[in-house]
Amino acid sequence: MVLFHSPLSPFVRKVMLVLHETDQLQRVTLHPVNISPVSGDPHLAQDNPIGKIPALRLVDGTVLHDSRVICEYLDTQHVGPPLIPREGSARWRRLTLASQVDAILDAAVSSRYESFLRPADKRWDGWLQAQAQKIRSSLANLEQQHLAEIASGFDIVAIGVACALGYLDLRQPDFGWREQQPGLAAWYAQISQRPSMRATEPVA
Ligand SMILES: N[C@@H](CCC(=O)N[C@@H](CS)C(=O)NCC(=O)O)C(=O)O
Repeated sequence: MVLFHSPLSPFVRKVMLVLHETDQLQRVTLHPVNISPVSGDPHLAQDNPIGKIPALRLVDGTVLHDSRVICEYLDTQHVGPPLIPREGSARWRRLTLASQVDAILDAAVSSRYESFLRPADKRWDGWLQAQAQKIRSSLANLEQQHLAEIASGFDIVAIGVACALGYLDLRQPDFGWREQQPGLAAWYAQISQRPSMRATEPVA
């Protein structure tokens, strides 16, 4: 399989963590791409018309995107404990939390584009502040309502939270999430030592 990849994309990191944690890394060749919303990659665009990463080309040529679909597919391809519950209320609860975590990634990636890509005279501080507020309220909810669940195993939700916190450290090192969420900070310090986390750590 071929994974369209960038080491700095938190959505790609989710997929890489699933590959590591389910021992499927050897099944995938990485195809490096360097893209932004205003500069695409022609090879990627042939496989994913929306031009985003991650995208995964299977052996039969089928292309899967986005990261949620790819993670779910990979989770059906190994024999260990599933990272996403297969059925029942646990499945919908985990998928909803995973979606909340993806929304943190969306807000953080959008903020990066706004503050780095957009011409300085067109930047909108109010919009950036609104994205930051989405991230803050979502992290507060994870800390207050879901910390025990997140800490109970390195499943699809925990993987997403790890990617979100790692991406904040990379792109917004002054965001200050550790002061606001000491429980998540302690959990993150611990899981950052996992071999999968160390192997996928983004370095700007
Ligand atoms: N919902 C998508 C989001 C993927 C995404 O936004 N990827 C960014 C890189 S972190 C991207 O490809 N940006 C290029 C673009 O927006 O055109 C997923 O879960 O895979």
